Amino acid sequence: MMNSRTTLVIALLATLPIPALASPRVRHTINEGWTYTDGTVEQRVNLPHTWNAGDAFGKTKPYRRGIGWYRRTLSLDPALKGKRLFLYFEGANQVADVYVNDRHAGQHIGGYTAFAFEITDLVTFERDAIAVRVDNSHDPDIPPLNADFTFFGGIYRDVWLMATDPIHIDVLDHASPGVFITKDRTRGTVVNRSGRSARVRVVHRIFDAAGREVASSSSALSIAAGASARFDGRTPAVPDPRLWSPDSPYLYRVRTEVHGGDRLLDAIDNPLGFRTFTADPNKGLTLNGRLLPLRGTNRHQDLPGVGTAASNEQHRRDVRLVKENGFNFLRLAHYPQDPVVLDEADRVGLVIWEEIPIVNLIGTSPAFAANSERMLVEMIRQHFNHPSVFFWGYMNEVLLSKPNPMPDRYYEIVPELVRRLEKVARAEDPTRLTVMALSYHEILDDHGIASVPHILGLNLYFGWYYDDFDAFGPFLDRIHAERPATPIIVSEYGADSDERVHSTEPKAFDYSSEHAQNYHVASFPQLESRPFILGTAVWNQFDFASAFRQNTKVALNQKGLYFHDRTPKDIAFYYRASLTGQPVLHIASEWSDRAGRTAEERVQPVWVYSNQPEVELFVNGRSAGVRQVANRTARWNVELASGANRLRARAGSIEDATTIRYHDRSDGRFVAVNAGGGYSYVDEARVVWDADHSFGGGKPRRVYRRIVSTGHDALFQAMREGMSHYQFDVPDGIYDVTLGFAEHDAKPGERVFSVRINGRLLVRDLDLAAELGPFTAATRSTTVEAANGSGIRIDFTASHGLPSIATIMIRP
Ligand code: GCB
Repeated sequence: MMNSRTTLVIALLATLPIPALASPRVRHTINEGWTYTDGTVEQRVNLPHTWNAGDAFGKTKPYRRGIGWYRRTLSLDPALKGKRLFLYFEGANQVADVYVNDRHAGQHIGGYTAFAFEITDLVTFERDAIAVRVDNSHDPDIPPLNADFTFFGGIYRDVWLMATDPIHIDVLDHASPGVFITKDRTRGTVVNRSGRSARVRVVHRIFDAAGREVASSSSALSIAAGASARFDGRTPAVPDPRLWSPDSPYLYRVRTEVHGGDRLLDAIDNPLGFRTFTADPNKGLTLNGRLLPLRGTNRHQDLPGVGTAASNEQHRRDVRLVKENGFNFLRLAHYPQDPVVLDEADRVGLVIWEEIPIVNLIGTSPAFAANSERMLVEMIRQHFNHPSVFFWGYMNEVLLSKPNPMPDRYYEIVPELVRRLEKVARAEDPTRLTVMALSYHEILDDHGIASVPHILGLNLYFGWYYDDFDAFGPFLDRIHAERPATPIIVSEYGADSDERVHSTEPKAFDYSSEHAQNYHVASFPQLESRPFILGTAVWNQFDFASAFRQNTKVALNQKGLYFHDRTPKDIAFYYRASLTGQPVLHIASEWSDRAGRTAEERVQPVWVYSNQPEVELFVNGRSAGVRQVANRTARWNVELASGANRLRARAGSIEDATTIRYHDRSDGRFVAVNAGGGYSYVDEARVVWDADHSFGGGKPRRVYRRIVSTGHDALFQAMREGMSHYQFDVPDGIYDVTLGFAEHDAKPGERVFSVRINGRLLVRDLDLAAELGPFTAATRSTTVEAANGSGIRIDFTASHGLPSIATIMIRP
């Protein structure tokens, strides 16, 4: 029963316009003025910070996984005396020990969820010393054990100081808001550290997006001294609520207040969105009574320059880029992300799948299971109130790797952990659906785990890691037939690409932009045409850091629709054309430089993405013809003039334009060869390195290893091996010739060869393995004369093993 006085206060409050956050609770960031040391030098830093922003992309040694110390002093406002004080960390990777004035405030395990420690009894109010020891070493008890992303160390999200009244909404419940709201129930905990028993009133007030109060409730709570008390009641009924959906992400705000007599003791705000959804194995997702196929993408949290220590603005921009590309769904793979990511998803309207970082395999220790379970509870409680979250995930491809040594009963312990986490997720949050992602081979031999969660996520790479594009849809049909009761999300599909690599005969693992485009253009229609698929998510929205990867860019997974720096790749426009309501017209422009010698080579492909019915392309002002757009794509072969070609596409009143340069090599005086590559490579000086033709035999070879001493890994990862010679029919004259080499696999002494150009020795007994070691680029230049019409001939003779070459450049 409310007493009349409280009723009056509440009635008064209800008529006042509500300021954004009129709370007695003090909460501000303390990101500035820290020092950081790795044990050698100390530097001043602001948070967020990671010590791996640079070395995660190094080529010669692994990024540092170890201990870092962060320190700062806190000059607490004397007005906070008598309040309860907390430090709140949004995230530190991966074990954090917090000390105040050399006393341990607490330890947190796990790099992707928030944590809070109370420091009231540790502070003196006289320049209190905060020290945080962060450790990102491998730990067999902490997920992730290994994964295709970099485990940047540091306090890489915001840190907050919080001060509350002794009577306050719980802060220490897994660093959650302490209030858990669904459209039906609102529950939470109030803590009483006042030293006396207390009777408080808990008030929930719901405001619409315009800030008008539309519902409220109030209840009394008695709390013994030093204890806490739970409240749990019906969420105040909002008459005729507006619904939340990706198209119309209408948000209410719930203010929870704790009143003691006429004093407001604490207040916090949480988002509230009204939506109902169900998942059907045949029809897909129904949101608010209407079918809604989820079309989405995945996101990792790192950016160039800063690593994972991204600003809130960078996080928010990422979410908006996903939305702007037409998606309505985002999987936060493979870990809980910054609070502003969830906040922005609520606002712009993206359905979220969030998951904890159990990836590739599990640890079998009790500590691993306990840490996993706690991470899951932290994620769910911390992000419970976000209407954007529909799915909680707890494992990704957990059968992919085998532990070494293989523990006894491993394939029993994995399903045990699956069932344990499933149970926890359902108990924590009966309003969401659970999900796990498995890959192609895992789903065929799943040890019974695929049917445990509500929804099955499939990570499938037909036409990349295996098989070809067309096998994608039929495989989904097969899994659907085998598991008719399981709703399926295609949680990953994608292909790597590099804007410098191009091909007219693209294939998997050449890293060409064209293969990635073909991949998506062929894959997406197979997903769209299968309504039983609840949702789809491209892997990945952005290229992202993955330290072990040695593709064409160092330590990056290059499957983004956008580059690491957040500029869109051409293929992003295919999805934009497919999914946005806006008119889209885009000429693929990554392949900005082409080269050729013959008239046939002047005829070059031009690809356009559009959602308009037909497009006309103009090359240097002349129409190259009108094409009907099919599957958001129109393609031409056009004849290019030497030098810059102006390309313009027109569809109705919309236009796009770009420039493609044609490097005419018909006079044979300039040669740039990507030996053994089978693809063309455009460097930053716009030199087009052409795929070679076999002149003197030999075999093309390619490795996927980072190449030291060059930024052009793709050029030196490919080589031709075992050829006798190259012959270039250049006109008579004087030429600079530069040859490039890199050893891939031979040991010192195993590959020793000499190179002669027009009979003159350029290199004698080159033994790159002995001289430079493996995977290191080397070039050798000289000047030669071509005379009597005999051009330039490069001869290779080996005394041990086979000769090899990576690049050849000839210029007058
Ligand atoms: C997967 C994994 C993801 C990888 C991706 C890839 O299936 O779930 O973590 O990054 O494949 O690119 O190989």
